[in-house]
Amino acid sequence: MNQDLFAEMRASIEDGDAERATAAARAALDAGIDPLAAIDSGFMPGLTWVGDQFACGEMFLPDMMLAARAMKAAFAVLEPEMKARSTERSVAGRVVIGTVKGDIHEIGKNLVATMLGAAGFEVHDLGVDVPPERFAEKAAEVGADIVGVSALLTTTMTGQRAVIAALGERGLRPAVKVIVGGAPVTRAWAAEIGADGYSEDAVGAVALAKSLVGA
Ligand code: B12
Repeated sequence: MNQDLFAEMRASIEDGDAERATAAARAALDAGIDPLAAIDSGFMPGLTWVGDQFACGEMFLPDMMLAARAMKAAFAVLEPEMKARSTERSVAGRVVIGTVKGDIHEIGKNLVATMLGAAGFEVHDLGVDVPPERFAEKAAEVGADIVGVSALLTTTMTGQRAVIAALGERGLRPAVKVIVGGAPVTRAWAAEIGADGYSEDAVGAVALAKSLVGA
């Protein structure tokens, strides 16, 4: 039964059908499926497949855009439930998060932001295509403990290094911790640019952030 639902979630993204994705997300919640499990085992495999099809020239940019739209529609249904399930109420720390300059991928960054918020962090989301100075400015303004930097393109990953440099120029390092992520990002890259942590997914990002603030 749940396997059928997961297959439907995946198919709705592969078809780039936002209405179908919305319906599948609602059906998942009705069936008592954990929203994060719906994302990880249902919708994400669809998005990964579309990305792979794009990479080998079987699908094109409009297909990827439709898939992303469908994913965002599903997320809009699942996000309130993810927040509602949160049991943490005290502020574990302040996080400024965004996607680097030149990069407009936001789905993974949004997921990380939601999970951090649900875990009790005060999250300031700067959105996408964010210049390094903007990260530093916001971190200073809100007294951030952590800055989270997302990058989905091999060509924009260097933007993560630029954010660390901008924080340094404002005298915010090493007090403000930097965590990085995104599909092409690796632990080795994080170490190379002097980031304080890396996670390959949103659940790991929460554990990482908690460990960095000693929560
Ligand atoms: C959807 C998508 C798009 C959408 C984005 C829509 C949106 N609103 O976000 C659109 C259609 C706009 C798009 C555009 C492009 N895309 Co695109 N896109 C994708 C796709 C299919 C899925 C990305 C996604 O949302 N994944 C789902 C989320 C949940 O996963 P995630 O982002 O990896 O995030 C998780 C982790 O990485 C981590 N994480 C993420 N951020 C952070 C931050 C922190 C701090 C931490 C700790 C963790 C963390 O946790 C997240 C949750 O688990 C990928 C394929 C793929 N397999 O990744 C290609 C992909 C990233 N795109 C690609 C390309 C080439 C492009 C374009 C250049 C295409 C073009 N010719 O124009 C443009 C670039 C536009 C730009 N300037 O940014 C390539 C990148 C290749 C490379 N290595 O550089 C990919 C890999 C496709 C491919 N296989 O070729 N894309």
